[in-house]
This record gives sequence, C-alpha cells and structure tokens, in this order.
Amino acid sequence: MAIQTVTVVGAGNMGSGIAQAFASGGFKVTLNDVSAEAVAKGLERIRKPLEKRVAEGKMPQADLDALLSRLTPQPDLKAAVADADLVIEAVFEDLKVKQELFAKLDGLAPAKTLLATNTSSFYVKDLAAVTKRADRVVGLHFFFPAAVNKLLEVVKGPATSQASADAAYAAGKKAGKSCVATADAPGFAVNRFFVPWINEACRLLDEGAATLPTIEAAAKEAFGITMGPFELMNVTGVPISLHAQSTLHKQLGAFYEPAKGLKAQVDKKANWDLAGPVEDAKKPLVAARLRGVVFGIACHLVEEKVCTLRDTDRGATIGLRWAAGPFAMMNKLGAKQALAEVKALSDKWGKAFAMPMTLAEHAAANKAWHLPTVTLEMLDGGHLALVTFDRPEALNALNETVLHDLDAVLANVEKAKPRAVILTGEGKAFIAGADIPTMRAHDVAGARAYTALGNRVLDRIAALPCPVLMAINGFALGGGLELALAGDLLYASEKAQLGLPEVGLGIHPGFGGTQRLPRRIGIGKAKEIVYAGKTVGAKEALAIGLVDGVVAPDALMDHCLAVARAIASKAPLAVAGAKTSMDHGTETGLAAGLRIEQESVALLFATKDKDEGMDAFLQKRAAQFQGR
Ligand code: DAK
Repeated sequence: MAIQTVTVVGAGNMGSGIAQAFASGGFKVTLNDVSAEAVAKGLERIRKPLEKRVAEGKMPQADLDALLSRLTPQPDLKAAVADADLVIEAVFEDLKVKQELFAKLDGLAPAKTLLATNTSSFYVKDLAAVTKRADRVVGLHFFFPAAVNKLLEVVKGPATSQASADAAYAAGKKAGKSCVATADAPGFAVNRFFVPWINEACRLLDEGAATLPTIEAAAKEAFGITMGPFELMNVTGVPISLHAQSTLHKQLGAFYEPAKGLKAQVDKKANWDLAGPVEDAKKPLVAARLRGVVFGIACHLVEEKVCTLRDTDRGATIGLRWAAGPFAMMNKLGAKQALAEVKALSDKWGKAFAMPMTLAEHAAANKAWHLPTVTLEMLDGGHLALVTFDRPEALNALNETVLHDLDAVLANVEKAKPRAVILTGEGKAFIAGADIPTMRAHDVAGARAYTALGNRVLDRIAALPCPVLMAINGFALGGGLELALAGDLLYASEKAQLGLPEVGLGIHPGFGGTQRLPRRIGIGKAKEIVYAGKTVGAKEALAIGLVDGVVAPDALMDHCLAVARAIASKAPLAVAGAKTSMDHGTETGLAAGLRIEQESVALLFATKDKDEGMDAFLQKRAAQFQGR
C-alpha cells in the first residue's frame, strides 16, 4: 500500500502545513476546503513564508517551484479525493463535523484510499465507525506548526489494519516527520502528559504555591525549554489548553479536571500576565510537582501500552522540544526521587492518579529505565529494515549498551529476513566512534573483551545475507567508520566527516579499521588515514572510494531507500549469493573465488525465483520474487 497521492481536506493553518509537508516530501498533494477562496488562502499560507525563504537565500527558487507544482487546489471534494491514496482531514475540531465529513469521504473516495484524521481530542474509532472501511482509517496527529514540527503521532484505531498503519507511518516518514506509533487513547501520547503539565502549572498558581513568573522559570529550568507553560498558552491560545484539558477530563476522570484559574482566564478572554518577581526558593517545589505529573502519566502510557517508552520520550524531545523525555529525566534524577515526586501526587489524588506499578518496581530495584539506543523499523511490508542509532546526546558513540542493543536488533533483523538493511544515526552523527569514557576505563583484559564484543557485532552485520547500506548522515569516526565498513554500500551526506582518529587517543583502530579499510580503499590510502588519524569530508571520501555516493543531507535517506528498494525488487537468494561470492571470493585467490561463484550460481538453478525471473522475461512481465 504505497502512498503517492495525498489530499488534505481543510486548508487552515494545520491543513496547509500538512499539505506543505507532504509536497516537500515529493507527494502529489491536492488541497481542498469549502470554497475556492478558502483553498487559495491555504495556498497563500504555504507560498508566502517560502517566498520569504527564497528571498533570504535560504531556499532555491527551483525548489519552491517544484514544491508548488506538486500542490493542486481543488474546492470540489469529489474531484479532490478521486485519485487519492491518502486523505487527511484537518477541519474544525468538532466530532459531528468530522463524522459527517468521514461519512462523505467514505462514499466519495476509492476503496483503496486510506482516510486519516488530524484530530487531537477524539477517538479514531469514533470516526472509523461512520465508514465502511474501519480497517483503512488512521489517526495522523500533527503538531503545530505542521510544516515545521517534526513530530507525527500515527494512531492505530482498534479496527485499523497493520498494513494501513504501516502505510501511514511510511508516508509520514517520507514527508520528513519523526513518527511515533500510538494506540487510540485519550490525548494519544504527547497531549496526555503535556496538557496536564500545563494544567498543573495553573493549579500551582490557584493554590498560591508560587508566583506565575516563578512557575514559568522553574518549568523552563526543569524541562530545558525556552517558553514556560503560561507563555506557551499565550502563544497558542489559552482556550485551546482548556478545551484539550476538558476533553481529557471527560475521558480520564478527576485528576484531569481543568484548574479553576485556567477556566477563569478563558472567561476573561485575556492572555496571562507574565511579569512579576521570581521566588528562587520555591522553584524546586514547582519543578517537583510538574515532573511528578509528567513522570506518572508517562508511566501510565507505557503500562497501558499506548506508546513505547522510547516513543514517549521522542514525543517530548521532538514535539515539545524538551531537553529530555520523561524517562530519560527519571533516569537522570534517579528512580527513587522520581517515585517520591509521583507519590506526592498519588497520595493527594488516590485512584484518580494511581501510583504506576512499573515505577514502584524500578525504584525498589534502584533501576534505570531501559531506553533502547538502537531501534529497528520494518518498512515496505517487511522487505526493508531500518536500523537507527539513537544516542544523539553522545553522538551515538558505541558503548557496551549500544553494542548489546545493536546485537539484539540484529537478531530481530535476521528473524525478519528483509531484502536490504539500512543503518543510520539519529541527530548530527552517524557514530562518533567508540565511547571514549568506556575505553578510558579499560585495562588490557577489558580492552580484549570490548573488542571481542564489538567485532562479534560488526561481523554479524557483515554476515547478514542481504545487502547492508550505511546512510552516513554525519560524523563516522573511529568505531563508527569501522562499523560502516562492515556494510556493503556506503552513502554519505555532503555534511559527513569520516576518519579514524584513534592514534590521537594513544591506541589504534580496534573494530576492524586496519583490516576492512585497506580492503576497501587500498593499503596506501588506508595507511594515510590511520597513521595520521585523518578525517576526510564526504567529497574526498567519494574520490578515494571510501563511500559509494554523496547526497544532499535531506536526500540521503530517500537515496538509500531508492537503492534498497531496487535491490529488494530483485531475487533475494540471487542477491545473497552474489554478496557471498564477492565477500568470500575476494578473500581467496581468483581460482578459489571463481569456484565459490560457480557453486553459488549453480545452486540458484534449483530455486523458484530462477524460474519466475526467466518466465517473467519471456512473458514480458515484471517478476514477482518470493525468495524461494
Ligand atoms: N565517546 C563519548 N562521547 C562522545 C564521543 C565519543 N566518541 N564523541 C562525542 N561525544 C559526546 C561529547 O562528549 C559531547 O557530550 P557532552 O559534552 O554534551 O556531554 C557530545 O557527544 C557532543 O559532542 P561535541 O560537543 O564534542 O560535538 P561537536 O560537534 O563539537 O564535535 C566531534 C563533534 C565528533 C568532532 C567531537 O565530538 C569529537 O571529536 N568526538 C570524539 C571523536 C573520537 O575521537 N571518537 C573516538 C574514536 S576512537 C578498541 C575498540 C574500539 C576502538 C579502539 C580500540 N579496543 C577495545 C582495543 C575504537 C576507537 C574509536 O572509535
């Protein structure tokens, strides 16, 4: 279910932002609203800021022209959805209005079309219920401003098929979003803790626990943000917070009841007055209350299986721009302190804010939450595996945890049997090397064990039967470059820096750098890099054959996906045989290598895919390979 054409219904701030994101991602986008004027206004919302970027030299005119050429205004709903693979509703947040629209869309859109709602407060199931295609209804919850904010919650309703959720997730990623998968629960993942965080700030004010500027300052410091809850409400609109909190209250009970002061402020139709004195002594109390709300709810979310621990944290860091997610914050603070902060609220609210069992267990064992440092996503119906190093705070440096997490992910990749694998890094680095504090602590025995672990995991990458692509998005240094060298195809962003700086640390490469690098670029160039601890830019890396392509940063993942898809469309056993023949054959003499190739290709003549590939040629059709 590959999505190519997208229709956005509703050309307001949210809708036009969504349309822009999909058009930037290369989709053909149709923008619809109730009238030609409303659609034209929506297009202007997209065009104006982008024209400004062009004028400031931040965007080439050609890119703007290309983006606009992918956007079609269409005020007639029937015509707008006639050719859509995905329709995203971004109309007024009113259940009746949305249900009427969904019923209409269900009648007008082709059977294949996926219908998505951008609701932030209603259940996906309540919209699916008015259609005859509940399996093809999903939630796509964008965050304001939708064109810029990278977070996208992909909501799977109880009847949504996995294929529909996967297709929506893949489309969101292609539109440049960092997707988090959530269940169909009140507030999905982020609003469930973010909105009560705002409400708790209002409660603190109601109680006279601290002045508004004190709460604002404490929140900024504790969560590493530039705007506190009150300033945020002023910017986004105070009534929106009240509406979101009231919705949670209806569904989740007393703890979520809107603060009196919040209601009063909405009645006053005024913004919050941010001026006044900050009482430093009261900041710890305020921070503890705000953290308590967030920690408790984050644990509830995971216990209720609404969202994973990692995605809950990503929601906070990507969508809200908090310095750390709730679980990373709890790890930093310690489980016992986190427990105390949640318990203070739980004691006050009883069942309405139940003590999360998992947090109590972690505190009793004085254990940190396990935040996976390497993640796996299966794409294209399982044909592609995307592995991401996710320790951006240390530039994805390889410590024992990362290597063990990678090992576990590789075990799952082996089970899933994809046709190609892509490895990349979150943030500005691919991997900035082995973890220096970890290495600093090792003696000779420790170093042997660490190298053995690293080499075992890197060999596991090299031994995968399918091609492994490295999407080198930034620094690939030391162990990071060595890991990349265990792959088959290396593609670098123009911003990438590649090198082996080990000799500058008093050691030399220990994860295969002295072996795999000369095999790839020749002994002379390899020695130049290793002896001088040299780092090269992407262009030079291409010139010396270290990487196989250099691509603009934004285009790197698309490029790797395109190569991976081209590979995945071919006979998997044939590709695997070619890989083994090349990898093993080139490690022996020519005669032995030719024998390896001969035996490998002969065995392919026993496969169904050989018959399918040749029949397809003779019958002038595309081959459908099964990997058998
Ligand atoms: N290990 C641990 N933390 C690292 C790190 C690393 N390799 N690289 C970066 N970080 C951390 C930084 O300390 C910083 O953390 P905070 O200070 O914020 O807590 C955070 O990542 C962001 O880094 P920077 O602030 O430095 O970022 P910049 O953009 O300014 O600089 C940089 C980026 C990549 C130029 C710089 O971070 C850098 O030079 N990093 C170190 C690169 C490096 O030397 N890597 C190690 C190569 S040696 C062996 C096994 C394996 C190996 C050898 C032997 N045996 C067991 C024998 C392999 C060795 C290596 O990989």
